[in-house]
Amino acid sequence: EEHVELTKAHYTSRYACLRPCPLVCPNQQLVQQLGIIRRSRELEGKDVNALSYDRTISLLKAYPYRLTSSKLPEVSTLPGIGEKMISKISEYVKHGRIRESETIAASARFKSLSEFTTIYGIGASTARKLFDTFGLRTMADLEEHYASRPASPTHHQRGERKLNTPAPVLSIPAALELRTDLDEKIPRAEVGLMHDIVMAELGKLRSGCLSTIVGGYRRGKAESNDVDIVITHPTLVSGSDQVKGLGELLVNRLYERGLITHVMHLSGFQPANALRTSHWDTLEKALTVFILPPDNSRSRRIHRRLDLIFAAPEAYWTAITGWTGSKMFERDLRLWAKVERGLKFDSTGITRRRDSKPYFPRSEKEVFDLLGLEWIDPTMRNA
Ligand code: TTP
Ligand code: MN
Ligand code: MN
Ligand code: MN
Repeated sequence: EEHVELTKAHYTSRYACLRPCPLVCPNQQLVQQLGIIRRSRELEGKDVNALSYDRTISLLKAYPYRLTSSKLPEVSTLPGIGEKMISKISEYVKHGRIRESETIAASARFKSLSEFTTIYGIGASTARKLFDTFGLRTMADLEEHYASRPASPTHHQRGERKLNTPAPVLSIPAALELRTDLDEKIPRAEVGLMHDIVMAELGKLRSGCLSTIVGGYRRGKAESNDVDIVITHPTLVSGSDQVKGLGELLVNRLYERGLITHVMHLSGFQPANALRTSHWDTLEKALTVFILPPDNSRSRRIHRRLDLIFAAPEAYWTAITGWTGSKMFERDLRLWAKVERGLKFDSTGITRRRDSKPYFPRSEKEVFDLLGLEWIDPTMRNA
C-alpha cells in the first residue's frame, strides 16, 4: 500500500476522511480535556454543541505538532474551529488545563450520567430521567430501581424488525448484571480468537464465507470495547433473503453452542434520531453478547460485545470501509461523497446521486478511488 506524505493540506482539510490521523496524537491531554466537555454536552442532550466539540477534537487529533502558544495562530485557522473553541484551547496552552473540564469532571451529575450510560440500553435521555425524576445517583440506586420493575425492552428494541432467534434480548437488568464483564476491554489477541471461533462455526454451516474484523481493532486499538466482524459469501444474492438468512443461521448456531448469550435485535434498523446516528445503515446486523467456550487455562469466562454485519458480495468492501470508522471519518466520508463528488456513500454501497447508478468496488482501494480519495491506511483513520 502506497505511503502518503503528510502535508499541511492534509491536517487542515475540513474533511476527516482527508486527514490521516494516528491513534495517539501529540496533544492527547488537550483532546482528553475537550472530550469531557463534549461528553457532558452529549449527556445533557445538546447534540449540536457536542458535534462542534467532536469536530474540533477530530481536527486536533490530526494536528501533527505539539501545541504551544506559537502554534495557536495556525490552529485558529483550522476549518470550523470557532471563537469559543479557540479560547478553550488557548486556556489549555496557557494553564495546562481547562477550568470547565475540571468542573464538569468533578460534578456529581456528570459522574452519575456517565456511569448510567455505560449500561447498554441506557442512553443520555434515560440517564437524565433516572437522575432528575427518580433521583438515582449510584449504580446501587440503579440496581435497586430496576430490580423492582419488570424487564422492559430498551429503546434499541422498540419498533425493529426482529431477527428470528431464540436468544434472549439483553434487557437493562441483564445488562446491569453483565456490566463488570462488558466494561472490560478486549485485548487484540482475544479479538482474533473470537473471530476465529465465530468463523469456524460459520464454516460448519456454509463453507467459503469471507470475513474481516473491522471497527477499532482494524484502526490499531490495543484494546476494544467490542468485536465487529463483516461477513459475506460469494454466492449471496443481494436483495434476496439470503443475507438475512445467513445471519440468522449463524446467530442461532452460536446461541445453541452457548457462545452467544444475548442478542440486541438490530437488523436493518434505522433509528429516528438521525443527527448523531446517521452512520447507521440498512445492512443486516446482529448486535450480540458473546462468551468464549470453557477452557481450563482461563480462570473466568468474560461476556463480550460482538457485532456481526452481513453483506452481499457487492456490498462487502463498502461495509468494511463503513464499519472501520472512526465515527467522524465515516461522517465526513459521506459528506465528502455527497458535496464534492455527487455520490451517496454508506455501508451498503456507492451510488451516483443524480441517477442512482450503483458502483460495485472490488477492494477497499477501489472504494477510495471511486470516491476520489487518497488512500488512508485503516490505522490512520482515527480522526
Ligand atoms: P463501534 O464498534 O461502536 O466503535 P469502534 O469499533 O470504533 O470502537 P470500540 O468498539 O472499541 O469502542 O463502531 C464501529 C464502526 O461501525 C464505526 O465506524 C461506526 C460503525 N457503525 C455503523 O456503521 N452502523 C451501526 O449501526 C453501528 C452501531 C456502527
Ligand atoms: Mn443506547
Ligand atoms: Mn467496535
Ligand atoms: Mn460495534
